[in-house]
Amino acid sequence: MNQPTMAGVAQLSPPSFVKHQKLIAWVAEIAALTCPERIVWCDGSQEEYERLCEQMVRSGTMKKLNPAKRPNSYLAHSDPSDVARVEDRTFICSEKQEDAGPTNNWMAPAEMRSTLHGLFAGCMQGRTLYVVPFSMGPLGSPIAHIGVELSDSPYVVVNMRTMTRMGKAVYEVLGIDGAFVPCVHSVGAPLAQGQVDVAWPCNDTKYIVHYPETREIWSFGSGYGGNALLGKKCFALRIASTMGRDQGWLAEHMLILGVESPAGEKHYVAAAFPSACGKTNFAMLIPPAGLNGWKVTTIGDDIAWIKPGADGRLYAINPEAGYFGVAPGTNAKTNANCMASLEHDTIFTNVAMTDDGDVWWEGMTKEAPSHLIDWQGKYWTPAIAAETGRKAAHPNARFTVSATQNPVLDACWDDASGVPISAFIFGGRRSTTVPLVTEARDWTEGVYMAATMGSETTAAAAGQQGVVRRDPFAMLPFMGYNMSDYFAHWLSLGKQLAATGAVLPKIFCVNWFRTDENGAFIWPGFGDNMRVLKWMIERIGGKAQGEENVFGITPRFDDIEWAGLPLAPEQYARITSIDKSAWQAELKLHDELFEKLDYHLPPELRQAQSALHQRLLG
Ligand code: TSX
Ligand code: MN
Repeated sequence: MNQPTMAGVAQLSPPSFVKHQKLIAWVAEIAALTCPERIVWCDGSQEEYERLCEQMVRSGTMKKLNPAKRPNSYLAHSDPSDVARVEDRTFICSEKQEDAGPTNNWMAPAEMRSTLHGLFAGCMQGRTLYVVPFSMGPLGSPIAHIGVELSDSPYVVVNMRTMTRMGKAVYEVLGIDGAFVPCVHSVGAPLAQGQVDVAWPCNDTKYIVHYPETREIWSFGSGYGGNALLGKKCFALRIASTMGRDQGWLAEHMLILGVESPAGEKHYVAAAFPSACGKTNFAMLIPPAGLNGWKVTTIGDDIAWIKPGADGRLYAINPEAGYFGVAPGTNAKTNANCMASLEHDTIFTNVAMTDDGDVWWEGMTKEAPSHLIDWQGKYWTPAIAAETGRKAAHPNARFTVSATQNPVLDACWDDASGVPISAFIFGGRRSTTVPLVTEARDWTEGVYMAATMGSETTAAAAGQQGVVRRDPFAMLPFMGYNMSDYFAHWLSLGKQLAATGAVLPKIFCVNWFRTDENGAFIWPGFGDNMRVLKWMIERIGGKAQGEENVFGITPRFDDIEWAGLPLAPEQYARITSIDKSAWQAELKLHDELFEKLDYHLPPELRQAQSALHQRLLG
């Protein structure tokens, strides 16, 4: 059965650089279950990447973009039904339901295993099983962990190569018996003898399944993003959060950025925002004229793994190696560094294609091109859009690009030791109530702010617009265990660090999205958020002042640097004011959350709430 082991040739036996018997046995076991036509052990080389991309161009999965416009770049159009994460099909299968908690879908592991066994049996017939070894985090870093994804999707392979440290070097780290998280993925579309494949195979039945106790991931039926690139949300957040609970560290839905002052003082901050708040934009922020000499650099734009160091400080890595970001809304004004990153060697998914073989999406330019091929492969014009409301790009269209293409990539982004975190920022999209920036007076108040954070729904999300959805720590869709236990984990980690005598990171709450009576944004946001970052850095350094209020500490008008921005003190007051009656109503909404999470909810959070309530009355 074994075929020659020339590079790129299908093979059933592992290449000589794979010496991990348990891995080899597991691959054989999954192959016996799923019945692929062949097995390919990926080496992560550029040659392999290009070969798979060319193969997908031939099969119709991707189009090659015009090399004169967008060198080495591709456009994939997914099936119209397979365009986003499927939260209602995502399961945490812990032995006890209470360990998944009230915010997760749960099924008993034995029951789920039998369901999945049925679905995966023979599901790779006629396809190739790719063995994709990857490191989440710098290779060999003590903060990093390894996974191996078995997938029948070449689209997954090329995206995983960009999004993780993928390939041969991972086997060296794994050695003969290293630990890895096994990840099994299938698009769930077996091919009968002679059956012609479709451009984007997938299955209407979808399961995104996590077994936190055995640290396994199984994904069926989708080829898209967070459903299929299992290193990202499935491993780096859901499984890693449970590893962090058990091992004393944090896996967070956070960007990490470096801020350097004109004096050369450098701090790293990690920030959590729900979707549609501009996380990637914040991670690549360009300081405004007026704050000359301040620099922002990127460690990561989506996920942070954070472990306590021997000195009692928290050290963070970006477990990812690329950005899988939302394209619509990205332009030279909102994120020039991102646009520069996307100039070449990028995979686009579900954006539109221009007549000259380049890409376009809503918000890329002020005016749309006069005609396009839209994300569903249909002819599109601005007139058709005006008439039918059809978008050229899907609102969740994505780019996949290597972090190394980011012009402001931090020099330490690949450091095995990680970077020390000086502050955590938690933000949401709120048109009222929550001030521009508030500093928590202590760790517990900060955890309270993070636990109760919320965001108003935008038009893109399902359901009503403008309703506040609680999204604790921006982790609601990504929590691998009981949310209340997670709050307790944060509180206990704070206590543990404080006991070493170390200075804890400061915790801030921000809101860029307060509006006036006409619904217009008051705060300019984007680069001007640097003014808020500067105040935070100076608070960390003990140089800036603020004013205590019921919620925490807020900068007064004169505590912010205004050079280059004519914002009137009255406008500033409107985005920093605390409306006591609005906060009374807000606390009632916090109650709703706490009732839902009552089981195991740390008493410290109820205490923080009643202290806040007392201050409102006082
Ligand atoms: O990303 C955003 N950030 C963070 C940037 C570092 N966005 C985009 C959110 C959707 C993904 C923002 N939108 C931000 C922001 O700070 N603020 C706003 C609201 C806003 C929008 C437009 C303007 C001002 C504020 N001004 C003009 O359009 C001219
Ligand atoms: Mn995210």
